[in-house]
Amino acid sequence: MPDALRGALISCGFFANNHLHAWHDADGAGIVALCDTDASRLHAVGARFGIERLYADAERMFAEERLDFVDIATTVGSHRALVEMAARQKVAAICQKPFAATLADAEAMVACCAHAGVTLMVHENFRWQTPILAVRRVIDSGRIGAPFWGRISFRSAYDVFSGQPYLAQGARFIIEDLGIHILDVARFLLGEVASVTARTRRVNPAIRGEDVATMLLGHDGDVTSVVDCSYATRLERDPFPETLVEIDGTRGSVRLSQGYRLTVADRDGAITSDVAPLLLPWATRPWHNIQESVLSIQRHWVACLRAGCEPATSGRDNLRTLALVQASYDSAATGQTVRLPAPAL
Ligand code: NAD
Ligand code: 89V
Repeated sequence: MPDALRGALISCGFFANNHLHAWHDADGAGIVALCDTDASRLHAVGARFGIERLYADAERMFAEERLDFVDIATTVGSHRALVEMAARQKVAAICQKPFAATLADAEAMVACCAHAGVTLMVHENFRWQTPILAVRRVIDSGRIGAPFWGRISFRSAYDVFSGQPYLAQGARFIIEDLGIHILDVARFLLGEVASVTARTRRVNPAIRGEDVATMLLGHDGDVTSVVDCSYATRLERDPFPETLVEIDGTRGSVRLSQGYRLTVADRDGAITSDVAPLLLPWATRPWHNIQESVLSIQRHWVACLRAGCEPATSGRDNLRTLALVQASYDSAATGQTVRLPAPAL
């Protein structure tokens, strides 16, 4: 396409392959340059995807390339410097989750991009999963009435550490890495959160951070939800990476159960449908649910850049999810309920 948006991807790591496959499938944008400080990864990924403009240094890449956007898929430690570098160059930026190591860093990144007038999106892809979107459509249809209670659950014993060894090393693990998605889904389905009470523990002795977390959320409008996450739960059939959802409303209920089954029940009965994600040609089970959502969020980015509108998971929006992550750790550390400030208008 002659007027395709010109993008660069920073990272040739574990998850970057999914971004690259999805950019290949997303009409209206393409990756023209790659950057990674690890030369062997940079050259291997460049060769695999046929991308010849390769950089070990992001500053040099910005200086030499004419870019419409940059997709930052590195781990959290480099996010602030790279997002602020993009803003200085007036290049729109996507940043992988976790957006920032601290809320203060995230606020500075949002302010910097706003000041530079560049669009900023956090790659918060779980709410873009086909089954999660199906739950949201049920709620929006009004069929179950007004939601008053929910449970968003992710429990597994899948070995995430073999692909992402850094996850075993941080003082924080499951809320920061996985809970961040599930808390964002809770916001997406049930609205903003005013209070959180959390408990955490570590079951796996081979890792440093917590691998089990339970959060009781008080949403605006007197809605209550439980967000529970575990990487220490052995089940007959491991559901990884499915997020399971239960929502009760004033007229009915919706359940997203294992195997991507969606059941909507009300006084007239219940209907179950299959809301499985597509298995894209480059995807591999069981990751295909996440992989499809990468394509969906990247398509959303292209549509937003073309229309000049704010992405659903903008940096500004993600401040609320990050605040919820921080509040969950604070609550778990103190044993107290933590109240979150009302969202800024
Ligand atoms: P990784 O360590 O495998 O890859 C990161 C790469 O970034 C490495 O190759 C490293 O050399 C490179 N890098 C680091 N700093 C750099 C810099 N300043 N300039 C250029 N290159 C730099 O990590 P990963 O497992 O691919 O995870 C990356 C991010 O993606 C993490 O934040 C992780 O939480 C997130 N992630 C998201 C999902 C999702 O579904 N949204 C899934 C997996 C991982
Ligand atoms: O989304 C992530 O960052 C991943 C996974 C889904 C495996 O937790 O680490």
